[in-house]
Amino acid sequence: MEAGGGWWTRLRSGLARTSRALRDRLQEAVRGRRVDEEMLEELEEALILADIGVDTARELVDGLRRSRLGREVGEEELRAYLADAIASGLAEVARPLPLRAGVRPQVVLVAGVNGTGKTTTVGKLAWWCREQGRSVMLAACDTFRAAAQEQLAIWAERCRVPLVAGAPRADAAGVAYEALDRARREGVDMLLVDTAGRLHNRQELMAELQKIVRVLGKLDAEAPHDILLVLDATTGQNAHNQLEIFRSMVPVSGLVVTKLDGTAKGGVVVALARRFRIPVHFVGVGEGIADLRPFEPKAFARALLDLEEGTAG
Ligand SMILES: Nc1nc2c(ncn2[C@@H]2O[C@H](COP(=O)(O)OP(=O)(O)OP(=O)(O)O)[C@@H](O)[C@H]2O)c(=O)[nH]1
Ligand SMILES: [Mg+2]
Repeated sequence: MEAGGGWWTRLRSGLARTSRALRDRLQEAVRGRRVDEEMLEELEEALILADIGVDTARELVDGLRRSRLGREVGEEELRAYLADAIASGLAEVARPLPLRAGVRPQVVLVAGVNGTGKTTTVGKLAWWCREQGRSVMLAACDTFRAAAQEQLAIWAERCRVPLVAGAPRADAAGVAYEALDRARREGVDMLLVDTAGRLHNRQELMAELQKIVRVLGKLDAEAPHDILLVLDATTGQNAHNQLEIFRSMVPVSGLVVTKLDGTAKGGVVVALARRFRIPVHFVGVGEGIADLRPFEPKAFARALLDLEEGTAG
């Protein structure tokens, strides 16, 4: 559909709220001065306000102190330095969703709290998988919310992939079982499973999520092969709690960070990566079908610092 160049533009404009706020604060701190402790403190604060995390902010500033103390730095030079440092810190976690050769179907379960963008992510992911030449089936295991199946059915139609859904209020694990059974019989490459949004204090929904995982494992001991936790970037630091809680319930294998286009807290990806060292597979920067992309640390960091795509740092 859209070319890569279009994606860079979307990533950049998606992160604009974060990058503008950050850039303004950095500019304020620098203003043609030599690097001194006061400036470093202001820089640290600017980074923390972008939700990059206290530890990362301190490390970045320590690096500046070591290499630049007493020297004049240009604002652009500073942003390039930060982008490079952030990108290398993210390299370890930027791992694409593994497409497992010889596994059919590869079962990808999508979980998260209410409204983070799970269903939309499943839809966009279906499109991405198809672009990778994989056949896809969707399982609508959100039987909790009335309109949820309909919402996923629209995505199925848009991506021209089959959908398995149950009756309203049907047992979610039953739908998952039926979907995997059918996906196996039909030789589908990828089964993407949407689940109901759950708050961690809703014990029964958490138990339901565990049941879905268990029941899938009865048909295929390796399934689900991937459990993606969808985190909404606009929630900032709260994403940390969500990850911790979901991880204690099911083996979360990777993250999708959505709504980077609607937040001044886009730096939270950096903080999550550093703290949990869990792969970030995708980021979402919009509601459109092509607005989900594999996480690329260099592009992300440069967009975060409001720099152009390719220029050398
Ligand atoms: N701007 C923006 N909006 C998004 C993104 N991802 C999802 N949304 C929007 O966020 C809202 C909630 O998305 P859903 O996919 O329904 O979220 P959900 O997690 O499935 O919600 P529940 O099933 O109710 O828990 C919708 O209006 C989506 O269009 C994104 O990356 N950017
Ligand atoms: Mg949903």
